[in-house]
Amino acid sequence: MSRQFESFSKFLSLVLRHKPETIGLQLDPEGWVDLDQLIKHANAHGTQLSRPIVMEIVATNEKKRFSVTPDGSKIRANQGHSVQVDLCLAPQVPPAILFHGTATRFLTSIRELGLVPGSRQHVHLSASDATAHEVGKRHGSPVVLSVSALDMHNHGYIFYQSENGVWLTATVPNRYLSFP
Ligand code: HQG
Repeated sequence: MSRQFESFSKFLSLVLRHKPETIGLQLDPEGWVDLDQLIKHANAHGTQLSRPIVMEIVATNEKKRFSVTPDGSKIRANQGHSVQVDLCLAPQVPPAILFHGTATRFLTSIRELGLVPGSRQHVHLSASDATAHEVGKRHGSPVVLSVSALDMHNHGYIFYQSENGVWLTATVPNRYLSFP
């Protein structure tokens, strides 16, 4: 992705996951906004987006962070929200083990409290160790924890999978975590 596109993608994440009010927008209850309105408000606030640029980002984003409705009228982020939205995902049966990438500096707290969602709506889990490693690197010296996801499911915890494959759940109590 070009540097310019990366900065537009970050802008879209900010607006569609965290702070729609920075450009005077509101997400609907399921996280969607009108795409023409988004472009208009972005331009009015100094970010020169256009429909072709947005469509290119949606199509080429390496993590498929955004979805556009089939008629091209609305856009939303696929996961990662701190704003309360209902993505209307159906509960899924997870694989036996999922992975969570974090930084070593968080381990003492995670051993005590388990995984908590922090500012986001969900704890994010990865199907692969390698992806979790990349997620953990964002926060410092990375470490990957294993999550006994199927045991959690069997004990009544609910799992979802976002449009872009990230596994989501409310919290992970420490008894379901394995530390390396
Ligand atoms: C940690 C990216 C202390 C947690 C990624 C993480 C992901 C605790 C940090 C998505 C804790 C929160 C989300 C506890 C959890 N004590 N620290 N009890 N429980 N933590 O960024 O999972 O590029 O909100 O381990 O690929 O890192 O944005 O969550 O280190 O899918 O599309 O608190 O963001 O996607 O950090 O990343 P984050 P995350 P995008």
